[in-house]
Amino acid sequence: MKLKAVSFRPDNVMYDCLAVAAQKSSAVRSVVKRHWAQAKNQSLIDRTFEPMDPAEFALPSGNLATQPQQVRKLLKEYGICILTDFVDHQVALAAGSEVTGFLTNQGFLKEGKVPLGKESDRLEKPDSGDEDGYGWQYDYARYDNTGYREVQAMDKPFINIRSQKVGIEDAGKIDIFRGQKIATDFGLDNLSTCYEAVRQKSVVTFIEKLSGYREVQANLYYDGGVTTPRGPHIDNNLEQYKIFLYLTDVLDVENGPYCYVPGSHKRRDWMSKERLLNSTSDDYVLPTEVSSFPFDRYTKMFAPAGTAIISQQSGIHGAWPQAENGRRVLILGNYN
Ligand SMILES: O=C(O)CCC(=O)C(=O)O
Ligand SMILES: [Fe+2]
Repeated sequence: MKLKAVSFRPDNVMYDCLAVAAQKSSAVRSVVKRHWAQAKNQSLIDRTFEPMDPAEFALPSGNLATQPQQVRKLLKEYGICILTDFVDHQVALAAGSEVTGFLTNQGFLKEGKVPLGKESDRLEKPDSGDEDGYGWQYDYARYDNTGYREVQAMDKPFINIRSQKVGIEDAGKIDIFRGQKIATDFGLDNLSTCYEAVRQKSVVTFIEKLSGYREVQANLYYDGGVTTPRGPHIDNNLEQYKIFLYLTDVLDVENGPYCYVPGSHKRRDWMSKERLLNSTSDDYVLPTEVSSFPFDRYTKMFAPAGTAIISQQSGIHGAWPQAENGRRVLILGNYN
């Protein structure tokens, strides 16, 4: 029999067969890996992480100055510490109202939330702008607009309105960079007082010594009806801390408490399995997401306005989904 001279190339056929086999086996391998990682993580979660009573890692704020070793001990053990009465309740509430008033007056809020939905429901505003005293953008594409680092490097306050579309991650959240300058420039005196508390030398020095990272800036979060927050995640593996100061009462699930998994900062084994799940997922998933972590294992940080929370961001955390009418305002101190 005569071989077809041109189209038949035994080496090509061989290659194609091998390629199919290789592809198959890598698909099989990835399914097997996923199952293995899922099973491992589930048993780890079952054995390791139970929701706690936050009272177990709460202390009066004064202890930060008088008994810093107690605060350090809690942070080492649980990755989180609640400081009660960090700022007077009424002052914190007034600061929260100032933030809501400012965002309403500047035309970012309607009835306390960013209008979500169709393009036609949007406020009469272009996608971004530069005002006297601050810049802003509707960041509904989140990663397509002015990038996080660029925004972080600006001098001006900057208002980043997270996605306006229903169902998109963090839709309804407003992230304000350099809110302290807004407080000064727009005469929001209670907000200034709260910023001074978060950025006072003793607090900054305490956290800097703990982590070795420098205080960079403090943002403001305004959450109005964030029903689809980002899920459980870690910020990174760097043992960095953040400090959160509530400016509204967060006493029920409707208002979307900050959530944490105490002790998860010490357990790196679950994260390697989770990274495997993320990297073999069909859609792109950030390597820092902990999507397989069940919500019901979160410990919810219910606390009145004026409470501060210090947490290590390599532990599993996230926000609880708010109700449509849920509200939460907080100051967020960053160290990196
Ligand atoms: O909004 C929240 O409660 C979570 C915030 C968060 O994940 C963070 O600031 O790293
Ligand atoms: Fe985070």
